[in-house]
Amino acid sequence: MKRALITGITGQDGPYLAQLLLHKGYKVFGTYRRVSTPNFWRLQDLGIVKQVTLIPADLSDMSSLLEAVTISDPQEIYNLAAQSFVGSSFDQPLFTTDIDASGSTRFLEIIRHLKKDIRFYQASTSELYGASSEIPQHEQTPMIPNSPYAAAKLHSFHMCRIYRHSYGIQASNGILFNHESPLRGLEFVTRKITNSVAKIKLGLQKNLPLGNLSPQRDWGYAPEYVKAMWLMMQQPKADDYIIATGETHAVSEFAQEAFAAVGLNWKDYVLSDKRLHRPLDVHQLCGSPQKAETVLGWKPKVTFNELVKIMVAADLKRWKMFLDGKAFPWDAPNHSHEMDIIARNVTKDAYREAGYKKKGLKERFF
Ligand code: NAP
Ligand code: G4F
Repeated sequence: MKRALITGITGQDGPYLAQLLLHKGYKVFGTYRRVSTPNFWRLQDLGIVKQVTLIPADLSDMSSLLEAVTISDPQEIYNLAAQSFVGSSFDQPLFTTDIDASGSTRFLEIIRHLKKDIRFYQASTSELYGASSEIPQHEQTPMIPNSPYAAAKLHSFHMCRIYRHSYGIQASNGILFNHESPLRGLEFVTRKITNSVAKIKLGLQKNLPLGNLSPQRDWGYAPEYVKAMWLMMQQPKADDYIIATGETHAVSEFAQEAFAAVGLNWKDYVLSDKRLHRPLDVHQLCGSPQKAETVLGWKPKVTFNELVKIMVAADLKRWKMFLDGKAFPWDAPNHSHEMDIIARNVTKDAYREAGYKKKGLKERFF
């Protein structure tokens, strides 16, 4: 029986990948962080929490990673764990660097010393292309990161390449463009929109404050993207692949489609909130999945419109269950994100009252 170790199994992609590997007959191990409130709702939502073996580990803690690899003794490691929110990387650049850059190097070192034939998947990202003006982006497009998150991920991207060429380690980079699902975190714009659309439709929310509406993203469906991760790991030689749809849409289009899915006009509800703008954003991402199609035989099927509808329908179902008084194993009701604007205002005022004068530091949100 093949054994796989998935870091970040409590996030969006981890449970979908675990589900796929379980179907393929793998013994699946996943790392989780000790947090004050357990965070297994996604694994529960897919009904697989009892089928995976959970190991406590943190990417900042080398000994816990060594322990996780020793316990799981995997043929394949999927390194999905990350501080994955671009906005937060501006607020926590050093933490982001430690996890997203050094974290993967810790694994590469473990593999180098312990067992060179472990295959390693690194969750690279379209954010690497950042300020690049080439459309569509392909594997040879220059990488110009536009955030601390992307810079840290670029480090990991290169470390995989370097360990591949220096030590023959089978490390592959999946350069995944944005992929979404009902399991997406509420802080990301797509799920923020679909969750709010559902609440607005049911009379539980009045409006939706958003930041920059013009950035364009190449949005795909997460369950399809995890299949590409697995396909990369089955190749005889490690390599780097873009996984994308080849289509790009503005944030405003996503909002328009999501409100339209419940018969509402987005312009009646979306508010512009400058505090939600980033210090530096990525204007347009659109990937060419050509190489993945040719080499891996991978092709996306779910369209942009279908993706929006899947997400809106899932959030509507959840909030209807909530109104019916049913228990729910998901994140919707009290996620801190819902309090973001309020909390941030309070913080801002509190800092002012405390005589905190230095502008630009605590007043920059997002
Ligand atoms: P996600 O939902 O944010 O999940 C991130 C996972 O990493 C969570 O399980 C989280 O644990 C874990 N984690 C965070 N910090 C950690 C630490 N210090 N030690 C151990 N685990 C830690 O992200 P995702 O959407 O599933 O994405 C998976 C990976 O693909 C990430 O590396 C992301 O950067 C990358 N990526 C994502 C996309 C996308 O569109 N989704 C596109 C390209 C690349 P907690 O649950 O405890 O927070
Ligand atoms: O949904 P986002 O936060 O995703 P972003 O920054 O594209 O990052 C995601 O995809 C990357 C792959 O390209 C991953 F590597 C990364 O881990 C993550 O999964 O923001 C998308 C766009 C941005 O331009 C942002 O400025 O939406 C814009 N936006 C406008 N209003 C907003 C909002 N983003 C968020 N999160 N919240 C808003 O209110």
